[in-house]
Amino acid sequence: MLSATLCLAVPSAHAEDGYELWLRYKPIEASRADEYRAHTAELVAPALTPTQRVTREELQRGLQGLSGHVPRASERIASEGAIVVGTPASSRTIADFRQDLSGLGREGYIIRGIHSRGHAATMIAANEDIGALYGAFHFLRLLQTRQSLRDLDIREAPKVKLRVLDHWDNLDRSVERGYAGASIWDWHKLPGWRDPRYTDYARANASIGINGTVLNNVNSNALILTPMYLEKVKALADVFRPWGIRVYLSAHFSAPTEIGGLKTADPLDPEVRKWWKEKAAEIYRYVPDFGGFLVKANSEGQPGPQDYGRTHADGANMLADALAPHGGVVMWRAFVYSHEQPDDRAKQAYDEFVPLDGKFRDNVIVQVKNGAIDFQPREPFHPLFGVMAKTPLMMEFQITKEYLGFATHLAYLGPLYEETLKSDTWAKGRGSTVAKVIDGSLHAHKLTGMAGVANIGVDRNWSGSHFDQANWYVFGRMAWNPEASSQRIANDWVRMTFSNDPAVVEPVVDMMMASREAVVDYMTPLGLHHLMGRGHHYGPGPWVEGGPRADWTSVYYHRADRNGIGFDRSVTGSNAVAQYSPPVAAEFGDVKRVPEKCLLWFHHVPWNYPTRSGRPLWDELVHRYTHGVDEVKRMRGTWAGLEGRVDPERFEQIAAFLSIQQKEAQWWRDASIAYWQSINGLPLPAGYEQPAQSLEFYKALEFPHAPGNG
Ligand code: BDP
Repeated sequence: MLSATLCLAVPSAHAEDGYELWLRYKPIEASRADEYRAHTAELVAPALTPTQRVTREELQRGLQGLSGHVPRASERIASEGAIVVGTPASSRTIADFRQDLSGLGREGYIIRGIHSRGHAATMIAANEDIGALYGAFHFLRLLQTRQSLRDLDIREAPKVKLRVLDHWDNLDRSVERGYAGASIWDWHKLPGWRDPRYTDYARANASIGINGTVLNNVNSNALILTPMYLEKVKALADVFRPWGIRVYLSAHFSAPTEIGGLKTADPLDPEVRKWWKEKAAEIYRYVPDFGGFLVKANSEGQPGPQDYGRTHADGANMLADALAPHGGVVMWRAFVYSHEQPDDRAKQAYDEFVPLDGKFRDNVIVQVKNGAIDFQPREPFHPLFGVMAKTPLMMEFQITKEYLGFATHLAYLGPLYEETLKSDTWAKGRGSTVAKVIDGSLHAHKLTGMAGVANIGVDRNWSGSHFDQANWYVFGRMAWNPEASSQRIANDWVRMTFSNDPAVVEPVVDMMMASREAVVDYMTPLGLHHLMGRGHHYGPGPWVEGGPRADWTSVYYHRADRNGIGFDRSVTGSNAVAQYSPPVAAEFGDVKRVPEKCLLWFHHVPWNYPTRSGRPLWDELVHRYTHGVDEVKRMRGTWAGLEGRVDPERFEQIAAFLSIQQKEAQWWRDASIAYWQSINGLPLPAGYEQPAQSLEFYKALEFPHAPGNG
């Protein structure tokens, strides 16, 4: 009892600045501490390899923090309540369970209550060290979320192979679409100085199963492939390796001309092919387990194979051939839309990629954004999912909230990810979900992946806000299991990050689960999209028109006039719906059947179109905008009620951010309504407030230094 009291009395060593993320390991209540201690009396965990060492250290750190005692380290089980960690190669006890580990692959694990040498113990067993590390993090999560440790029988293996963060970080440490400060990669001081933060980054990722990181922006700089930078890349790879994290680089397609002295980057040119082969071999001399390249080609001004009259497959295959001898992969992005193409931008990736199905090498995976436009608050699933049966497709989600309020708006993205992954493509009949495309089961692909555009920077709390940490967290968990429930994950995250007190967990999970829908409502209700301020994407800009290209304007997407609003993508319009399987096309293409949340994505309808609530469209829009703002008010109220249950540092910052969010939600509502009224000339429905300012006021606002805009 004495030690329990003591451990509760240990003061927090430093302010609650969020640095520890969900790995806080704060002391548990005395009532549970004894139970947990009884199950963690002894630690039998070899530490002969770097991964084994970090596994043991993590368990020691976690158990000491949580239950206030460091378990005895022993070579073999000697008393009740041991934790036995390892692989058949590292542990005799675990070798007896070799059979049970079959089918778990390199990264899977078992956590099971066993009896060994006459004692009850808990086994964390895997085929390889990395699986045991993942198992250790899972075990700690059980304590962090106050689960029982009795009769454990957990069997886990990732459903997706490449679980990758994409950093849009530039070599000058600016971060494209980054809202959490400068890049955490201190290129100038690398390789000499390895910031301890790199280790904490790797720990955090490993704790949620992320096993890869693309260090540099997709709008890339060829310099990253020069020896000076490869030394720095090597230093990072060395730090990450024990945590099971491989390094990848974004490759600039024209690198052979920029840093190689060649006259062309034509993927069929023998000199170019030779250059990439040698470059790949050189990279592997620095980083023997280098993961491969991510490529943005012929998109938004980036060079690519089409500059030489070649296809995306020609370009991807050339790089794939260079990487293949070393085991690397190419993640080739499908985010393409052309300058010349007058067709609906939503159709262009499909049009370019479907004809190439079956033409990519085995070590190429095509990376597709969740929707066909660009990480909007809501998009229907991308039509490429399901149709490229012969090509592995990986998901690209955005974790950083470029279009969902940057760092200050609370928008938990779990429900967005889940909505996309659960969408049914009908590619092989009912149940052909996007999740099944991504985990490879629908078309029997072994190479599978999910990428998240990172929201990480040097801010003390990593992500720019405390709640944005949850988006990093849920991305990792859903990459591990694309069929996981975002609500359950939110529950774990809240317990690990804030508190296990039900009076905190329930309201905070509720806030999180409703938050993204609130953003959809106050920014882009009913299927509206791409209406943000030009360039920086901060705040409303439904009036944005003109400029270099139509599909970078808002008017292109909303098509509002006196008579109606919405992008007709049905058969009477761009017919983008035809890119979906027939049952999906029939649903999306029929204004009566389309899910209302996507109404204006697929249809142009009159302002008085009767919506399902019974309200005419205009009234429904005003209602939704207002409801979005009301939801933010409600979140503020909920949060205010938690004062005293959350530490003051984090409580205050979150409260302040929610008040910023409320102001900005109101701004979105008011500016949008004022703009639509200037087009449709309609009065507001009864009982709704007029916009606070004139349309001219909103249009005149400028934000030349909004973050993340390159
Ligand atoms: C858009 C971003 C832009 C990125 C581009 C991409 O606005 O900064 O470069 O996507 O994904 O969302 O390549």
